[in-house]
Amino acid sequence: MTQNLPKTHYLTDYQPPAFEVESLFLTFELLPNGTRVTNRMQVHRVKDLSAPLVLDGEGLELIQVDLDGVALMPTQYDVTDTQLILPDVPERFELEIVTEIDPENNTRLEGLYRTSGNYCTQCEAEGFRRITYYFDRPDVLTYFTTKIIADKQDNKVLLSNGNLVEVGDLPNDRHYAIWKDPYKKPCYLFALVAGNLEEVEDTFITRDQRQIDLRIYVEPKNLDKCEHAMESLKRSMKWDEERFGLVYDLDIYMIVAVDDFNMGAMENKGLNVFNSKYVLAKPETATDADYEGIESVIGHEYFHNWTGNRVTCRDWFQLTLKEGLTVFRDQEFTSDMLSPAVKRIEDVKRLRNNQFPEDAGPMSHPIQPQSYIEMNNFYTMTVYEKGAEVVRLYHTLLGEAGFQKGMQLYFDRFDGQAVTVEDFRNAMADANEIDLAQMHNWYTQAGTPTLKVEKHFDAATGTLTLHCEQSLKGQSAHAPLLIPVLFGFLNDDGRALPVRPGENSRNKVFETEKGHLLKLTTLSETFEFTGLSQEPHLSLLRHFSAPVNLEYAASDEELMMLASHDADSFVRWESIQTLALKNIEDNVARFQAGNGMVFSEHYQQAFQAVLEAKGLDPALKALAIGLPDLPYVFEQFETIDVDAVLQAVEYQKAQIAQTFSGALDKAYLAHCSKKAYCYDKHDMAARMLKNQCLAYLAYGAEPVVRAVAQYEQQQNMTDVLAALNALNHLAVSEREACLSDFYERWQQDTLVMDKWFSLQARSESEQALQDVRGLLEHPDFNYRNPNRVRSVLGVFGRLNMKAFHDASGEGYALLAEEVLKMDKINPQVAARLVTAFTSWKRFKGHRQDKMQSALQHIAADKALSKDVYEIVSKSLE
Ligand code: 0A1
Ligand code: ZN
Repeated sequence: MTQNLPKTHYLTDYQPPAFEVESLFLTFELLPNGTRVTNRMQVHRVKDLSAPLVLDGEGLELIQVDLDGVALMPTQYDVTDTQLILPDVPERFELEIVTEIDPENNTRLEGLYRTSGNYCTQCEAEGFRRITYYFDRPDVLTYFTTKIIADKQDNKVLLSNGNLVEVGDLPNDRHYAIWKDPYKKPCYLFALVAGNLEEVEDTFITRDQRQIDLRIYVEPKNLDKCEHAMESLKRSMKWDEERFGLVYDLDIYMIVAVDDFNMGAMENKGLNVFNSKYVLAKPETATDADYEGIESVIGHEYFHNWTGNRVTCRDWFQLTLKEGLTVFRDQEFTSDMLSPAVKRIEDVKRLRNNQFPEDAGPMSHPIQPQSYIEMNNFYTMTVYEKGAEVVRLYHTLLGEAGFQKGMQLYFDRFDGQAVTVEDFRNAMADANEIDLAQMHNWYTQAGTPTLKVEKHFDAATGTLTLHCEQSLKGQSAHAPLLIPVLFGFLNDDGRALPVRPGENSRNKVFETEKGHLLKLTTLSETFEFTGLSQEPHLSLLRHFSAPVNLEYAASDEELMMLASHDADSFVRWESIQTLALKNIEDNVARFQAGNGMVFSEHYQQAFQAVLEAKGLDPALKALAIGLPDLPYVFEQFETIDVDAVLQAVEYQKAQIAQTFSGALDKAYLAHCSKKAYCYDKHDMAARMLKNQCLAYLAYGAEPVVRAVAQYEQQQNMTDVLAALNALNHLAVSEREACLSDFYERWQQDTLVMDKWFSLQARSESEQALQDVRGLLEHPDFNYRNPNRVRSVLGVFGRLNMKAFHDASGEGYALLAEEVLKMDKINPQVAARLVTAFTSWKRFKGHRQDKMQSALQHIAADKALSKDVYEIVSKSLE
């Protein structure tokens, strides 16, 4: 472990800042190994007259400090590894600090770094302190002006936030640019980019008729891959005006795509920096999922301009204020652009596959964490995705109009400020004149709640009683959550039955724009419904109206009926998924007892009905016939028996392929098309169904025929990759041939090569472990490029359940060594990789021991970063 135990930060320790920064003038003299940063700020004290001035700073070489124009002697300040302290400063003063940094050797990719010969920055959460000494906290907002000086040859483009106010030439072939941001901002939103980038230009006319310049900057070789990103940006701007009434506020909006980036993208004011994965696309290189990802991330960063930048977070414990809300907004955007039904199911899958396991492990935290060691570890599925689900609860409770009223009040009250999740809740409550205090409990309690529903029908009186109980695993005394449950009643034919709340339930059951809504507010509650001539079937948690695990004992017959007839597409999908899950669980038990497996008749009937259903969106068909993903299957078990689960899932796929080969082949052929690629929901739906069928056919009798043919057609990357995926688990020469053809074609394209690496890293073939070792030695593997590292090691630990959990323990040993190696290069990326081990206690027997040993091996490193330290130490507790 690290020598000194890293410090834990607590929400309860929050203190408002003692100083205010009136303005900040930054000058950068860019050089790859010695960039000089001069930081001149006007500061005044706002409280605590005796407090020293404490500035954050890490990895900086301090050159000079001037206070009100006078150079300070080193005895007049203290410099530590993390701070610059001036014990004695006046009420109001100007401070100028000169530091030097080394962008070329900044492999952490926090602060100012170089990527493909260009300069770029990443300041969220606490990267600005690696650029200069400053108040690196989100509640210190100021006006930034940035002067960039650099050699002209290598840096044609000089960019920062706000508006360009001055450019000019300097001696020795240098030039400069001055950017001024008219909006106050915290330093995490600062950005600088310089280098020889090319731009794609367009414009957007706002609804108040202002013309905004839109620019996407990329490396010259990528100029032909920006069209989709630009169209996505324009759609985002229009959508935010139409749905939220929010208009862009600067005259220019710039996006820069870089290959080396720790996350997806960053919403710096007026100058977003993007992982190139979320910008670059053309049909030959990007899949439908890539296109959709680009549209959604472009939207996400753009929407941050209001939810994040104009109104920001008081401290990092409030991260979900901007992230949960902005994810909710980007989900709604994608939903409006494509299919709402498909998007909802995709989001639920994402939550269940990633956030539910996180919330069931040692890193479980509420959407508003109460403490952290390294803030970067809290950019999690919980803060983002569960946070978005919590925002969705407001939307479900208040309706679109009520929610928008709340948003309006939120901006009226807090524009230009750094605020808290309570401020958001109060705006929602006050605008709608309702009490939402109970929503607080969603912010402070970790874990996925279980909602247990039991029904009782009294035929004599025509009364239905629903008994609901909510619980949080391992938390006996948890505070009750406000859980909105959208629901409906159906007869045997799937037709809707009337919903008439009884006397005791009138104030708890509502009609909303999304349908009947039951509002659960206590730990245990009974709802009554009257006037029913027959016992209804229940359609519960329509639209997945709350992020809970629903426990309701529906019979197979009921699930089959819902899968075919329910009015809600989420419930239809969920019902067939439940049938699949029951079949898999049953087979796991059979395998453990040494018995043969069975293929559920009811599942087969539901599968066939959905595959052959007339008029059903092919995308919904594809999702319905797909099996639950492995992480979610694992979640169903208290103790995970990897061998049994893998066998049961394998069996299920083989049975599907065998039983339905004719129907799958027919559906495959019916959805093939020669049409040129188009990012269009109908075309995407057809490709999705076709490729789901192809994936199953690969488990059947003639696995390679269709896949090879599809690969050879080279129609678009969606189909090419689907063909490779189908071949990927087979020990056939066609797999190798297609993979090497793919390599030859795309060797020069970094993002496409990531797909080549990740295909092999997630292969279920017997030699996958050996292949992963080979990939790490491959000349195109690069530890300094996070996408490449994730495409091999991230994919291996997260998605290759077979090889990672290899009974020998070699998969664990391999990842542990790589985590240690990565930690020295890029701790943020290393910390993400190590999460593959966090659920070790859930695994059976020898695997548990071996995973624990791997964690202990990592923990024994004396120079561990606090990023990795936090996750490893919490996992071993
Ligand atoms: N705020 C960005 C995500 C982001 C977070 C942290 C980063 O570095 C540690 C980088 C980007 C977003 O939500 O898009
Ligand atoms: Zn975000």
